[in-house]
Order: sequence, then structure tokens, then C-alpha cells
Amino acid sequence: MGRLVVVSNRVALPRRGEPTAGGLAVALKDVLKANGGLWFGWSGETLKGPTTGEVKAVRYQGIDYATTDLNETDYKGFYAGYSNNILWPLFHFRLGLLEYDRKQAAAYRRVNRDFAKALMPLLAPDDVIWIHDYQLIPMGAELRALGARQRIGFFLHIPFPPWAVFSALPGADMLLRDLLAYDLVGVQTKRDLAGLVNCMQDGLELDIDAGHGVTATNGGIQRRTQLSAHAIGIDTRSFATTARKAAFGPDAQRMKASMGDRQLIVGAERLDYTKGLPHRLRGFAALLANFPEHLNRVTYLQVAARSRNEVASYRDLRRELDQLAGRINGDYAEFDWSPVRYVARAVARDTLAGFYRAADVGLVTPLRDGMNLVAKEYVAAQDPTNPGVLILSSFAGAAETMDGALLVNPLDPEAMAEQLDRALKMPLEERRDRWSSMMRGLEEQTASRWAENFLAELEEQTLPAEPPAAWTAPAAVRN
Ligand code: GDG
Repeated sequence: MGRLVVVSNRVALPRRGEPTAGGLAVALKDVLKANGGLWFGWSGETLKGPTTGEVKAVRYQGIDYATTDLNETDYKGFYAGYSNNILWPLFHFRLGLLEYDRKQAAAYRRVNRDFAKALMPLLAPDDVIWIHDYQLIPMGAELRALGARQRIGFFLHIPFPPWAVFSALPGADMLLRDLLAYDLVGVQTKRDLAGLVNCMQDGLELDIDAGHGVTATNGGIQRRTQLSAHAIGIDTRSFATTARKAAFGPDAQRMKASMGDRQLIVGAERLDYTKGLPHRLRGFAALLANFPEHLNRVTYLQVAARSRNEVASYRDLRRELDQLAGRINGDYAEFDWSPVRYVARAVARDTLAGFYRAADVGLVTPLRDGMNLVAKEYVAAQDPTNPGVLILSSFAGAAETMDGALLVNPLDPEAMAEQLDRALKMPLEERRDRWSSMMRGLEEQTASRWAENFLAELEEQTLPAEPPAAWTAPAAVRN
């Protein structure tokens, strides 16, 4: 394989002495190192004036990093606006939250074009390019328009809705056509793949071949785009080790001391409306109301790190959670016990791992989620001799493979209460059986395996015999 070029909206720039945060960043860095790679994307910096188009480059531990800045207008239009206020709710089936704005749509395309222009001079002919996520869907088409003939793959980390939902987006067909510039489009699950296939068929009226490919002609050149599901994983071993060590750390010890002999339920995510946090609190309140034997016997710790505070729906969510947590504590707390511990900020990764290990139940109940790595981390963190129970929303991508979890519909607080009661009372043998079957899956389906499999499939794709001189405007695509 040629050099690997990873493109993502935010680049995890190396900071000396700081361990890399998530499994995804680690997995990508591993494949980048193995292939002598380049990581390109937004620096995370916003400029006051016009963008300069300048690319900053650093090399660290065998990886080249190239970043570009956004100006404030583009940040608001492309990132906070179109990406987070239009595409994010759309892809998570939340049409009521989608606030369409043509100027933001234009900013999205402009920034994707600027990214393509900034990357183009850095590319070599045999590079393999891997673009990530919903912020950068049109970037492949923009690269083709500039003459890029390399293999280009795209992976979507969030769910892919069917056409009945997707078609609500003004210009939905254009965004779908952008995907036809790629040689491989990967999504997380079979359900997402079905959504993508349905969009290609009903939205663009294209045929899907027996191997899940779609062929379209642009500028007289035919390109086949492979569509497939590649479930992302975590660095299971390393996370298990972190959790094992963290269990003896000061934070986990303090936590245990504060709990006495009560049981612990844990949840941790970015404060995001897709994660179903208010529903989870209602489910927990239903547990206390319907199963009073748990009163003063169980505590629910929810870590909800603030994110995207510039978007109004996120600020509303924060208020709703503050109220709900306050009400549950007001209704049920005793002088020596608060049922809900709600921490509205991020905690250190190893501390979180220690909390997962200490918890009898991991409560992971998003309303929609591409995969959900917290579910996988919770399982990886468990003590094999005395594992906790995972309660998982059937609308998380992780539910497709995590067969040992207790599945729940997050919209049904009574059902959540029943599953919580069952989990809190589950005998050791059943907990062990459920945990081992999930852990086996997590040991196979790691983040590195995900990256290797995606890249192997991208490498297998046959490129157009006569490479297009330029990828013309997506609107010109014909079946
Ligand atoms: C997107 C898709 C898909 C959470 N709170 C804290 C903290 N976290 C870490 C978790 C986990 C990560 O953040 C969250 O990952 P998720 O997968 O759960 O969710 P998204 O951020 O929405 O990610 C998702 C993923 O992409 C990968 O493809 O699975 O479906 O939406 O690692 O542990 N980390 C720290 N403190 C916290 O308070 N340190």
C-alpha cells in the first residue's frame, strides 16, 4: 500500500508527554505509523480575519501532521452550523432539531473545497486517502474536481438513516452524489448499510450490484463505489489494563469509600441530545419508584462532559438535566444518600476507567448512536471474576454485536427500570457468561482491526481504467 493520508475534521495533534486520548486516535496513529502516513485536518484554531489557506506541518514519531485554520465565519457556518446543527440531527433521525440555513450549506461546501485545495499539493500519486465523518462528505468530490486520481475511502462514524429521513435535507441528493467520488464508503453497522443502500436506490435511483457496489458515470468515466459495514472497536487490552490499574488509584478508592456497600450504576458521555440522558434519568427515577428495595441501596453516577455549547439545543439539554437530577435527588435523597451524582464536566480517562470497573451496571442508552465506544469500554474495564452488567440501547450500533448486554428501548422508562432491577440482582454466573461472550467479541473487533480491514478493502477496489481528468460537478452524475 502507498502512503496513507488520513483526513479528519479535527487532527489529534501530538503533545509531548501527553498520552493519546481515545482508541480511535490510537488506532489511526498505528496505521499511519505502519504506512509512513500524513494526518490532515483543521487545527482547532479559529482566526478573526480571513483564512490564509496556510498549512502548518509538524512531524512527530514517524507521522506527518498538516493542519489548516478556519476563520470565525467558516467555524460558525461549516462546523457549528451545517455540521452540528443540520447534519448531526439529520443523521441521528432528529428532524425536529434540524435548522436549515442556505448560507451554512454554502460554508460547508466552501470549507470542504478549501480543505481539498490545501491537501492537494501535499499528495503523491500512489497515496491512499481516508476521509472521516460527516463534516467532510464532499471532500472526496472536491479532490476529484482538482484532479485527484488516488484511491479515496470515506468512513461515517454516525448512523446512516434511510431515504425517508435523509430526503428531509434540502440538497440531499447532492450530498449522496458526493459519496460516489469515493472508491469505498464505510459505515458502522448492517442497519447503517441498509440506510445507505436505500438512499442510493430511492434517492438517486441507482442500482446496487450483488457485491454491494454502486456504479455511476461522471465526465464519461465510470467509477464503482463499494459500500460496506466496518464496526469500529477500541484498544481492548490497553483499556482493560488501564481500568485494572485505575481501580487502585486515588479516585476509584475515594469513590468506593463514598459508596459504602451501595451498588453503583455508571454512565459517561459528551452532553449530547442523541445520548438520551434525560430518558436515562427518567428510567432511574422509575427504578426508585417501582422497585423501592433499591432506595438508599444504589447510586447512579452520570458523567456528562459539556460539548458544542454554542448550539442552543445543547444549552437547553444542560438545563433539562440540571432540573431532572435536582428533582430526583429532591424526591428521594436522604441525609446520608443522594441517588444521582451528576458531574457536568469531563473526568480523566483513567479515572473514568476506574469508575467503570467499580460500577455494577453500565447504563448506555443513546436514542441513536453510530457505534458507542462507552459500551465497549465499560465491558473491557470489568473485573473478569466479578463483572458488572451492561444495559444497552437497541438503537446503538454496538447492540448489533454485544449479545451479552441487556437491551432496552430508551423511550420506555418502565422497561429501563425493569432492566436496571434485573441487572442489580443478576447472579454472578449469569454476569460472567454475558461478560465473557462480549469480551471475546471485543478482543477480536479492536480499533486496529477495524482500520486494517477498512484499508484492506479499499486496497482491493478496482480503480477506473481510464482515470478521470477531473471530477466534474456532482450534479452531472448519471446512472
Ligand atoms: C462518534 C459516534 C462512534 C466520554 N466522557 C468522557 C470521556 N468520554 C469518552 C468515552 C469514549 C468517547 O468519549 C465517546 O465515544 P462514543 O463512541 O461513545 O461517542 P461519540 O463521541 O459521539 O463518537 C459514535 C464514535 O464516533 C467512533 O466511531 O462510536 O457512535 O457518535 O471514548 O470514554 N473521556 C474522558 N472523560 C470524560 O468525561 N476522558
